[in-house]
Amino acid sequence: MKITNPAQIRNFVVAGHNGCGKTTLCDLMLFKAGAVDRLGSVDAKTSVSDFTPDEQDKRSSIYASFMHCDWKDHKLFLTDTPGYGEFVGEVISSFRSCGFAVIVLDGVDGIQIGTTRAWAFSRDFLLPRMFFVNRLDRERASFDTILEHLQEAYGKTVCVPMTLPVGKEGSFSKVISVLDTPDSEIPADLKDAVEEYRTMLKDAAAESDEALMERYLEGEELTGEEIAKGLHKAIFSGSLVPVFAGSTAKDIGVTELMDGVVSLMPNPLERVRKAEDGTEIVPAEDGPAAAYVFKSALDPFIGQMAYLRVLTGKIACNTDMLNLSKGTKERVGQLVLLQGKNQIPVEEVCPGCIVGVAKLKGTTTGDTLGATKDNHAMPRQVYPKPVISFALYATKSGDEDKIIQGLQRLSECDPTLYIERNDETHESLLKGMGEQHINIAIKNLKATAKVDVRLELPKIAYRETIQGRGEAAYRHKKQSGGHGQFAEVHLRMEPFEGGYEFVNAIVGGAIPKNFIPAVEKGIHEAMERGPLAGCVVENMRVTVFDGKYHEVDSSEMAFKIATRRAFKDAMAKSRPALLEPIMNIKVMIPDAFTGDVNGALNHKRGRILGMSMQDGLQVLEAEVPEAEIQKFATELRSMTQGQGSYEVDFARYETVPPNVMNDIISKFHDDSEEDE
Ligand SMILES: Nc1nc2c(ncn2[C@@H]2O[C@H](COP(=O)(O)OP(=O)(O)OP(=O)(O)O)[C@@H](O)[C@H]2O)c(=O)[nH]1
Ligand SMILES: [Mg+2]
Repeated sequence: MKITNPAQIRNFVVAGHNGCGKTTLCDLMLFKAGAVDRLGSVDAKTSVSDFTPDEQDKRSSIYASFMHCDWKDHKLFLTDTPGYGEFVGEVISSFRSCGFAVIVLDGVDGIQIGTTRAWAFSRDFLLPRMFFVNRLDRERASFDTILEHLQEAYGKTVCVPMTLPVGKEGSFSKVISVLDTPDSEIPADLKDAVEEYRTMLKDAAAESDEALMERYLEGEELTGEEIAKGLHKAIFSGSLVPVFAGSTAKDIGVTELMDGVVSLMPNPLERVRKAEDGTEIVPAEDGPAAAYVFKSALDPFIGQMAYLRVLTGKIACNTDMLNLSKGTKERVGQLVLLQGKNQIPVEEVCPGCIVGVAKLKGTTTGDTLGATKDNHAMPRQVYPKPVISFALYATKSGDEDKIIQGLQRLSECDPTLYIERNDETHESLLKGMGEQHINIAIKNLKATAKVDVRLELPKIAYRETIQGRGEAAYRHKKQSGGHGQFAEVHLRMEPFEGGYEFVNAIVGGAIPKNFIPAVEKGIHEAMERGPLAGCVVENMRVTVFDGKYHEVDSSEMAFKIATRRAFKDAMAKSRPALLEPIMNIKVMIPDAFTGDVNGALNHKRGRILGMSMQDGLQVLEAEVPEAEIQKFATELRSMTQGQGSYEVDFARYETVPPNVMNDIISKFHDDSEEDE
């Protein structure tokens, strides 16, 4: 098989809130197109798209999955995406690889956070969109209400129906096409609506083209072909988002949706993309080929699989290509089209195709493959920062390296999964987009690396400092058997914003020069594990201004010990304080939850910095201590029934209030006693 005609390709991502029926829609499309013999079902665990055991258990998508089918002489490439916000990485790479978005909504719930997110991604990735209002067979479903909400949110003349439902809820029986259904077949109660939307669609079509507009204004009737062309243009520019009605459970409205995909939506040759160096990549059927690696997977059976989106030119199997991002050579062996977990070998692919390639040597997600040096590397995708972290502990000691390596391999395939070492708290951290996301990663780690881990809330990297000046002297003296130990050190400390400074103010050799490095080392050691709570100490100037030594008994070790003790005593006299990391947090929620979230943030010692509306959501910006938001992902989910999301970013260190500080210090001392 070869796929060589990009003009006949429609490559789209199916996105929206969880549970709105995206996967069911994909399964139904495959079945209607004859790509599968049996209709797959999420509920019966036979979905082509949700094929992993985890997805089948949850009856919900976790990973993006890639499918294809033929429809009316066109090849459709479908990418089904998970609706849960925690799997946003999968959604982002899918938007990156597709040509337009089918945004699915629930006929009862309408616009939800997943809808808003899909709308925003379509805008960011410059993808034309269409809406599919699904599940209209349910009780209380109302196409009119949802349409009204869409028009309010995204524009009255932007969201225009292409189909309208006949009947409601349980008696929803079919859809009619606004443009194509003959007047005689339009039910009486829909006649006015059809009239209104026909005019809106014709207006939209005419507005997309000046010549058409002129004729239209002069009262000429536009031909069906002209309208279709005009609508296509309007959709491509984003001024029109066609709305389709349906029910995937009852197979209503999906034929019309698929026809719309073919007749209204762009083919891959229409989209010009920008390479990393700014060069415009105009897709062509021929000429040197280029493809972007938008995702990789680690499959227990076949190893590493890279997913490519062909941007321009044709790629045949068994071809030598260049990895333009890394400047290396790469051999592309067998090419496969994906049908969920099934792989169908294909000899040649063209722009718009999504294709899997196994066993690439040195190519990873984000790289661009090109046929020649004259092709251009595409920009790498940027992914959101993690919002949740856990400290990793091996259940079986000795497994630590295996755990880190296993997770590193997983994070190569999942750009929203991060492994980090925190040198201050001496913990290995696993960071991700939410608890479910982390749990899935751990499950995959156990399956691929055969290790067991325990997750704990990470220690907070508090720091210690002083807010005043203080002095202390310490004499270390021991007489044990042979020659003894002797050193006396006098230290002064004061706040110093620059971080740390050491001053040697010894005069007259009270401490001989050769012991000064030992004093400095003693200070360093003391600063690595501060006296308050064992944290790193910072922001102070330490001056050694006096001391005593003994010809025979003084040693480097003695001076280090004396310094450490003097440091501890001086710190106690210099108004010591704990500093804690403060995070900037940006919470996105439907307006109805603003009061609750605001209250929760205040309760967490948060400072609200501002509120604004963005994409129909309330955006709350605040500063909150890191210690208070370690479980925020879970709290926000239950507070907003999964309708909230947030981003966090380190802002700065700030002094911990005294009551909180006392708790931290006593907890530290209790824990250290337990350890002893
Ligand atoms: N009544 C009704 N139920 C539907 C319809 N379409 C899907 N469902 C059901 O809704 C549930 C969720 O469907 P999915 O296709 O898994 O939804 P999804 O959007 O893929 O969900 P995520 O993968 O979690 O984002 C399943 O139980 C489906 O059987 C529909 O048109 N009407
Ligand atoms: Mg799904």
